[in-house]
Amino acid sequence: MPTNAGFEYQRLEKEYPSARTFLEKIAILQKMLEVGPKHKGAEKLRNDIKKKIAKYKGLLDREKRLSKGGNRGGLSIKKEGAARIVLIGATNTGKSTLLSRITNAKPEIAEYEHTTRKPEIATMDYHGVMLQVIEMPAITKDYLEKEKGPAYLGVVRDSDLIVIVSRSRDDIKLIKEELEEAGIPFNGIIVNSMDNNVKERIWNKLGLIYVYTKSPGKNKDYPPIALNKKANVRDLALNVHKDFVRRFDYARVWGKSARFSGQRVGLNHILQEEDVIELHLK
Ligand SMILES: Nc1nc2c(ncn2[C@@H]2O[C@H](COP(=O)(O)OP(=O)(O)O)[C@@H](O)[C@H]2O)c(=O)[nH]1
Ligand SMILES: [Mg+2]
Repeated sequence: MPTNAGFEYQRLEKEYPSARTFLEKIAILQKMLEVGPKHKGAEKLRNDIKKKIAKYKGLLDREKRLSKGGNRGGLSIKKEGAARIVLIGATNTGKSTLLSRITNAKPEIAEYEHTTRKPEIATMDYHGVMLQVIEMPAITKDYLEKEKGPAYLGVVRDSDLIVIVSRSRDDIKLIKEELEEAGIPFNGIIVNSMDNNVKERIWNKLGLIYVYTKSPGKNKDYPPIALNKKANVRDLALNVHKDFVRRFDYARVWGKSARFSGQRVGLNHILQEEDVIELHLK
């Protein structure tokens, strides 16, 4: 064993729970085998690690296979809009109810279980910014072992925000356990289908702002443009046209970030939600 291997092993053990993907998990487990104890007494430990590696390799294969075929429940879902939000939860927790409240979709809402059998893709309009919202089929215990589990969890992993729709503590616990098992960190929000301000909570958690552009002498353009919080005029210019940073002369800003209406600013000026920006080019 190389020197410091004990420390290295402990470090890997600590790192392991934060591995996001099956690949990352496999990589860490393999390193653990490399640097971990190799004496007779450690045989069980090594076998456990090998079993885990085999399991995640199997799951990785299945996720790959399932996400290829276009005919397998629409799993290669194209990202649309400024962000992708997934609604997940146990069965009958109000996911479809919430989807119909915050998007244009008219999903089937029913008292019996597992009504939504494949991802239901919809669009949420937030002050003119379009966001993709996907209702996922109910997550059940040991979901990774279920036929579609790995592929559906792949869609969840690939999202910008996870919204757990819940009616009880028990179903939150189940969902969090299943996410953890799949190596998907939960950094989202937990809502009830009848909560009032879900759209605002989603938007705030995404960490986005929306701003308007305008041309001189005209009203502001619609729809607005979504940017990351703390975005500056350069980020906006890049978003509008890739040439606009090179051709940039100055901008005028109205709104919260401006010290006064129509303040003249440069590329590094930080924007705020609902600002109106006029880009002047050379
Ligand atoms: N008590 C209660 N019932 C709800 C709530 N949200 C939805 N429901 C009802 O629960 C059933 C399942 O709702 P649905 O939205 O289809 O749940 P999904 O399976 O998670 O998509 C329907 O009869 C809804 O009217 C809630 O927050 N509280
Ligand atoms: Mg449903």
